[in-house]
Amino acid sequence: MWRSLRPIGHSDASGGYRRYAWTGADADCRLWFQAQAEARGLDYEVDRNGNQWAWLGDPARGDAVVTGSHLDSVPDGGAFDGPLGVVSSFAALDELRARKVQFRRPLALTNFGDEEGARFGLACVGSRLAAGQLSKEKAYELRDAEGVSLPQAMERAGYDPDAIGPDPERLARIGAFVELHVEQGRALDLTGDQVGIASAIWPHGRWRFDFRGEANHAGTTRLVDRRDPMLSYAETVLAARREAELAGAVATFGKISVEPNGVNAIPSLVRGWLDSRAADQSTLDQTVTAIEKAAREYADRHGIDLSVVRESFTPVVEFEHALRDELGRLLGGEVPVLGTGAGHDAGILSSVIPTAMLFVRNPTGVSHSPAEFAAEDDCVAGVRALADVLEGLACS
Ligand code: HGY
Ligand code: MN
Ligand code: MN
Repeated sequence: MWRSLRPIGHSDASGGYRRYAWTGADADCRLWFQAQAEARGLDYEVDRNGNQWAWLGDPARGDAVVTGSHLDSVPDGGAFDGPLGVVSSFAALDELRARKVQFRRPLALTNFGDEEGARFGLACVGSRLAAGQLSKEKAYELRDAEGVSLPQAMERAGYDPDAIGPDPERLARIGAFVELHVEQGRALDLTGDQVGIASAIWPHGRWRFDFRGEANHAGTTRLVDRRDPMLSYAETVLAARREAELAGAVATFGKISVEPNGVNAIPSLVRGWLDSRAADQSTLDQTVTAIEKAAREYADRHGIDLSVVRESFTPVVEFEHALRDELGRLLGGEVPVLGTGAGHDAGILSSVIPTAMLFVRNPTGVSHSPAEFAAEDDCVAGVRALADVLEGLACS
């Protein structure tokens, strides 16, 4: 199963994945999910927001146990972030069938669309729409780098954008959602465990900084006559690191766009995207406020016009204690419980249904990179743990 998914959206140039929402690679991932579902005799469907579901049992009975993750990637992301959870869901079902368990609750496996927000800039679009955390109007405002809107992209991929919106009836049928995910850190490697349970997700967000200056000739314009936005951007990146270190937060400028982006032209506009996260809301607020203040002071001193727009935000998630502890019991009580700075669909859905997460050891902790890795025996341990959890929740 893993090998059949591996080539989809793979870039030979980078060794990473380019599986962006509503692109051809995304369509191929979706076909893969549907084929895996139908090969197991599951009832396959796509919801109004494009999320894929594979049901065992009648959803209308309610109190379903659902497991899954996402198949889309960040630019040149790794093979495991998202796909490990989806592949493990199908493998755990295979394991449960081998155990000849009797399901007493409906079970569903899912692929949530556009979790990474790589194309339209907003994380967890599929689950946010379903949970009512993203309005249809706001979703219609999303544009990719070429100016293609989310609804246009959905339509070109054969989906009806008019249908998107909250899906309370569907979510009301879910009693518990469990997402297995490769760990994006080294906590399990340090404790020597193959599997962990999530306690919380840090609050995190994405802010777009637009620095507007004055385009001019790189060779003939005196330094004193320049209004070069690149300097304000550079100063802001350094301020972000300083402020994050001071506050014990993290801050990253990983994406930039420059207009006109010519080697011999002083830019008119530099756009930088800040990703910042912290263990609590007040630290995050303090960090981002300080970064913006430093950016504005420098920009003002150099005649640069600055605008800052928050494009994505996820408040702190504390996974429901009862379900978290139930997973611990089902896994024998020895499994470490750990927080994460990475966002997930399980975090978004936790606002409307009980959700939990299982992490699988990542020996290097590296993620959002082609170097992301998890050892096969750790992945198998993850499948067994997910099967134990699903059996405990849906079968006994
Ligand atoms: O950015 C995140 O934390 C997640 O990978 N979308
Ligand atoms: Mn990710
Ligand atoms: Mn992920």
